[in-house]
Amino acid sequence: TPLPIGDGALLLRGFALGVDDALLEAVDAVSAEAPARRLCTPGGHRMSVETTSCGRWGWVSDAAGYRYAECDPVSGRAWPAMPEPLRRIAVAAAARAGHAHFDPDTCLINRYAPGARMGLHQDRNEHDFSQPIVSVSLGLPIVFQFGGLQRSDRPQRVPLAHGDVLVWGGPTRLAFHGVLTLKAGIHPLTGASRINLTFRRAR
Ligand code: MD5
Ligand code: FE
Repeated sequence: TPLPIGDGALLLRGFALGVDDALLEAVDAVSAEAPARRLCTPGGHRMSVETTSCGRWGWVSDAAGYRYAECDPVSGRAWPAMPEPLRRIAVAAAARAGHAHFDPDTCLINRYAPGARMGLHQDRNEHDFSQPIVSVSLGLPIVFQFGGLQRSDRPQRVPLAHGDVLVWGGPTRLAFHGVLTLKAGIHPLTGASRINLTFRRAR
């Protein structure tokens, strides 16, 4: 049963459980063509998560800023196409949350090893904030921080487990969010890591 955790934010616990193997196989295929790497922030820090993308656009960060790019800066080639199992779970989760026509053109793949985290931020690189964002958690559990529209709003802590899917739409599309430091552990399907898939309409 979908759990509303904010205005326009819906948590679908276990929604991806039946397709977890297919999703992880697709992540491996994408990573073989476009290996996950630690990006540098415009401020000159290396992110603790390892990142790659698939679909028409890929999210990148370097000294010049955060943006979507049509080519992987490591290979100079287009990003791998979005595998169908990935697209299907994103479209199904969005539909379940009331977004009937979600057509993602990018999937950001974030790999967290123990010690990795993501500080509070907003997702603002997309052109149309009325489009939802779908986030799929695989592997080790983590604590998600779900804040408000101001950085100073105290975030709620939401534990996320393997197979959980979140859909962000409406006002919470621009909420500050992040994840706490990943704790060490071993998951039967992902080993010592958490993988997050974030589906967006970039353009
Ligand atoms: C993650 N990734 O768990 C998260 C999942 C990122 C990122 O934040 O930018 O790579 S996406 C969670 C999200 C997206 C858009 C809005 C909100 C949360 N929100 O309103 O809380 O690796
Ligand atoms: Fe984000």
